[in-house]
Amino acid sequence: MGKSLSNLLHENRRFEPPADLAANANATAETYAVASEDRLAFWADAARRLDWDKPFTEVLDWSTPPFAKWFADGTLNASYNCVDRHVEAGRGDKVAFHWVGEPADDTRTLTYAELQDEVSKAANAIEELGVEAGDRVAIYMPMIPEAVVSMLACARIGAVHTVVFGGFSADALASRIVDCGAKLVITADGGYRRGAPSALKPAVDEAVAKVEAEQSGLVENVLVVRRTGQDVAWNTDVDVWWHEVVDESSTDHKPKAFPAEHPLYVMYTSGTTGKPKGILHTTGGYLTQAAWTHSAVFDLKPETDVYWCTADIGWVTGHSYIVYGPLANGATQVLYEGTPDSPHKGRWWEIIQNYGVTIFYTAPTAIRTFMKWGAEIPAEYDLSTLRVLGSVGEPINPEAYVWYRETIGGGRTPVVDTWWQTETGAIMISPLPGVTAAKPGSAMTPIPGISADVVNDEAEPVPNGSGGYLVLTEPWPSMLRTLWGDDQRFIDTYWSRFEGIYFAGDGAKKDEDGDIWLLGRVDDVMNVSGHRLSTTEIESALVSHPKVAEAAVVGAADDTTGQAVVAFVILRESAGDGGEEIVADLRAHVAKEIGAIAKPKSIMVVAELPKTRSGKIMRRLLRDVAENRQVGDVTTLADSGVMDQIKTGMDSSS
Ligand code: 6R9
Repeated sequence: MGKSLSNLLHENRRFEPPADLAANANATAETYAVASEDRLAFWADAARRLDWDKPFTEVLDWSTPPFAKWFADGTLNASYNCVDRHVEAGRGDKVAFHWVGEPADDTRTLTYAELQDEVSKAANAIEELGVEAGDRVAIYMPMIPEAVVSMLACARIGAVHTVVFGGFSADALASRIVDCGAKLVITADGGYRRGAPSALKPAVDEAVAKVEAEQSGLVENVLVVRRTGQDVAWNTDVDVWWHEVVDESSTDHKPKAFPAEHPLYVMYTSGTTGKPKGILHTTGGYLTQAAWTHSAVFDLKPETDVYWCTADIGWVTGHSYIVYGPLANGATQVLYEGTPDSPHKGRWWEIIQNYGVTIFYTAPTAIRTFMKWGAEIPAEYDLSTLRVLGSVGEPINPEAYVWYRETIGGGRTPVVDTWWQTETGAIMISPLPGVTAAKPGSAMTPIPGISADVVNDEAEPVPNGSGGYLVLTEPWPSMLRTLWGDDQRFIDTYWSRFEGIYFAGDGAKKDEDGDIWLLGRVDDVMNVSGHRLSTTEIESALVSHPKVAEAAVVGAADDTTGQAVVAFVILRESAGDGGEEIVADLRAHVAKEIGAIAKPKSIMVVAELPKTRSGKIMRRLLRDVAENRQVGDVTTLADSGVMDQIKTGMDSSS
């Protein structure tokens, strides 16, 4: 971190907003002034962009912190706001999604009117399956329109969805189903991945069997979309085909209004201890901030823009910036099923060219991969329609930022580096494309209506030019309301480090101008390709392998993925020296326990792990080894010789 900090200190490039964008921008310098004048009135105005069945009279109830209520006496329906109201306003023929499947030529266009029909049918079908307001529904799907339709159908009937990333394992799916008590699972036979069908249903079958053993009768049905046509095992007591129940249902479905604080979804994310945290988002405040930020930060002009966010709907970015924000704003979007390199490495640029994408939102890890592949690939395509580029998921290094702006944005487009979290629900710190003279690598300042700061260990704001912890000092509309079923962990995790303010878990620095630079996590959470992974979770997975006695996992800086998972393991005596296959074995084991994204990039078999006298593993030292650095202070180690042994082992293995 020390090294990157000094690099950042020397970054003094600035990119002014393009004059034409600034002249017509949705958010202006005036917006900041209005919001700082009266923060709550500002958010109340933003909330009035939505259609309320019963208008709210109270904006924020912060009488029992950290449990916030926003717009609590108002009622609304999220699905109505994302779909029906656009149709009722005469925009039914407007395209909601240009869906692009992975097999080239497999495309589908959905207008808002068609989306309304699909969502209504799905809502009728899942009600028919016995799902009621407040019930939980797990969604485990590829990037197909039915995934979005399923989420909106749940919202429409007041059911709480929990989308589990399709790359997660059966075990991960099972633990999430149990934790939130989902009675319905919506999935597909499979999806396409790099040109071949990739099965999903077997993982669901395995997960449901596991759940059944733990809590019999919890999962009542599995609703299955036929996407690839591959063979699936079928349990007639539980499994139902989407095309048999949804396609047969009526397109009439009246959305019911729910209180603003009605739960909308639970999204699981890695925490510092093994068990994932179920982040709870509710309806009115969440939708308000998702919609407002999508309009302001991307300068969305719904009539003319074509917006594309490359996230998977299994992550919060897909929730807020594919489903809820853009649809509430009536945007026209691209939705893509596949990977950037299939069938060729220019696929994304080809899609931008074909659909005339104007606003593009992706992650630094993707940008760094494209840099590696070379500028000649995007150069083959016409990207001149692009006018705003966004980045999210991890710090974007200045080189990647400038490459993105120049090579993809033709040097014309502002790049908005948007900092936020699953917990914050929506963008919190970001430049505004029509206002900010952005610095490459900095998320700049809190957006209007948001209060953030960087503080030291005593919770005192640090002066400009210094670093510390990023905190949020006032409640915000899309904040998490609690952790599903665990109020105490909610308080402990976010509100206990500093009295009365939200601790984000990120290190940050204020530069001489007071602009904010994010420096990565300060806890034991890694960020691999923009995905949050917990060291503890991967360590638990490794230790669950019969040959492993102990494991320590660290995130090591990686040029492409931001951080890479590096594991150090001690084998059980009975495993002997483990042999050649052990590393492959363990990687496969982690993939099975958690998912392929958690697979360690490298695994070192060691005799000892560095520990303090109280038995705490000193991951800091292992990180030094993994990043090929001089090993830091070892004086608190119980056995100071351990690091020499590990380093010797590392040198002889590389
Ligand atoms: C939206 C999302 C949240 C963590 C967050 C931080 C990192 C996200 C960032 C960024 C620097 C940015 N992060 N955006 N770091 N600059 N623009 O990614 O949510 O998966 O919960 O991750 O990601 O460390 O705390 P989530």
